[in-house]
Amino acid sequence: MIPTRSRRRLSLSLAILLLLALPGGGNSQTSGSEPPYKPAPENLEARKWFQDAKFGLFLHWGIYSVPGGEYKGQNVKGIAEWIMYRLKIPIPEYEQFATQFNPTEFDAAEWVRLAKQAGMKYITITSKHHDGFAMWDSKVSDYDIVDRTPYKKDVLKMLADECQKQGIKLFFYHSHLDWHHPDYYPRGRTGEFSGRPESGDFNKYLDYMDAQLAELLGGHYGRVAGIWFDGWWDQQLRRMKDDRSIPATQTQVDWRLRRTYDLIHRLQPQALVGNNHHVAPFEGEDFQMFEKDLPGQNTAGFNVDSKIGQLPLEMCETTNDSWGYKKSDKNFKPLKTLVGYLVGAAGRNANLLLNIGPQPTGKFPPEAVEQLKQLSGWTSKYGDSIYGTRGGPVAPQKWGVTTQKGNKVYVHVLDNEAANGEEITLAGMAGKIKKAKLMSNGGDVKFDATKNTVYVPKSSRDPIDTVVVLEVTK
Ligand code: H79
Repeated sequence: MIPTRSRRRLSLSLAILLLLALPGGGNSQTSGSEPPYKPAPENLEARKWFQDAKFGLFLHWGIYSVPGGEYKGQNVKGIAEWIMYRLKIPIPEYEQFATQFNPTEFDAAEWVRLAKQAGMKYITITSKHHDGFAMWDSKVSDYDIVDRTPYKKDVLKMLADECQKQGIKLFFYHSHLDWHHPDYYPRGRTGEFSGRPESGDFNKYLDYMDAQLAELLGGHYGRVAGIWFDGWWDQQLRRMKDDRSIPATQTQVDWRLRRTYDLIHRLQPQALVGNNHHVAPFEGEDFQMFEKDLPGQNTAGFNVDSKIGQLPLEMCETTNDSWGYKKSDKNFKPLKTLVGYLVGAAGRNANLLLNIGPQPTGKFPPEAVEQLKQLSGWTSKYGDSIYGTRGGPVAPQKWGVTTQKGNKVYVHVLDNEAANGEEITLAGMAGKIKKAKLMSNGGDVKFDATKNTVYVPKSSRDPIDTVVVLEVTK
């Protein structure tokens, strides 16, 4: 007799093997020959939930958090989770950070509570970043938190259980790019300082990646809300060769995206797939993300080739200037900026995924906890103008944005300099104003229904965001 637990394990492994063996349904994003992707009903349902949710917590946590941007007297310029690449640390040296990763103060319940209090409806955490280190107990590699750190615990499992318990959803950020795996070859634009032999079988690497994803989606971590891919751009030919005549979607390797996406959807049909590739969405993706830019903007330089598609949108931003914990980075953004991201995203029909880089101790930086507390104050008061809304009837303006839900339109005045007169005209709004109230205190706001204009005097302005709630005709 096989004990029930091992039997269950066995059948899970068999199911995973079978799923991996199924035909992948076409090859790459470049072949164009795969059948169109038809999202399952659960997936469409999840997309709607996602669009209503509006606000998530992004967490970059890994063994790069140990050096926190500083190693052997050198400081990383920019983002600290890139320390392996930026300081050219070879694999054997980098692996030492794992032996020092011991987050004894990690408390999943506290993380989830802080996120929920801030008004966040989901968490997206790094299962694997570009350094290749698995933050869960992987069975196909020992380069993971359980096998290589003194902590020895599966933090993703602990977090997944807690999210389930407290009723908040969990996504995994998973890097396509890998600076550690020997079969990540041919090398792309990065990862050349790891000290790996100049050989390898890319398909073996992809099999490994799919096997790891199958572990994450196999049921042990419950219902996974989605997978957030990053690193596709490492193999983007246009960028590698710096030649704008090469189509933006062309890569040096076949990433077998569709096969991976289909695997995910077979294991968990509701799981939302997104890929931070900075080009228009590929078949099999369920949402589209924008890094450090609102949809339609390109200030960070990542989104030159992005086009806004029909899928749910998300933009991600940092609370200071790094994604991973960086000791020297004290440039934590004020509430005004963070609310500006959330409202700016909502007004463009997008979610905000706001990042924190937890410390190697397991605690969030105290400054980030303070930011979350301030956000909690704002979302508990103004949440109705965000959650469950869609981008408003007025295109984003210099003064701010609008959101809408049913017959309500929320006017968000974010920039009091740009809205320097009392008069704010809601250009392009089809419905007519019937009522207008200040959201802060329910006080009447003057309006002119014939011009669809509201009058918001300086005395009733809020320095963070003045929200006027309109009731409009259909
Ligand atoms: O996970 C976070 C970052 O680590 C990751 N995405 C967010 C969500 C990220 N990846 N890349 N970047 C951020 C910036 C990439 C810059 C690059 Fe380059 C430009 C990579 C290749 C060209 C500069 C030049 C860095 C390496 C070579």
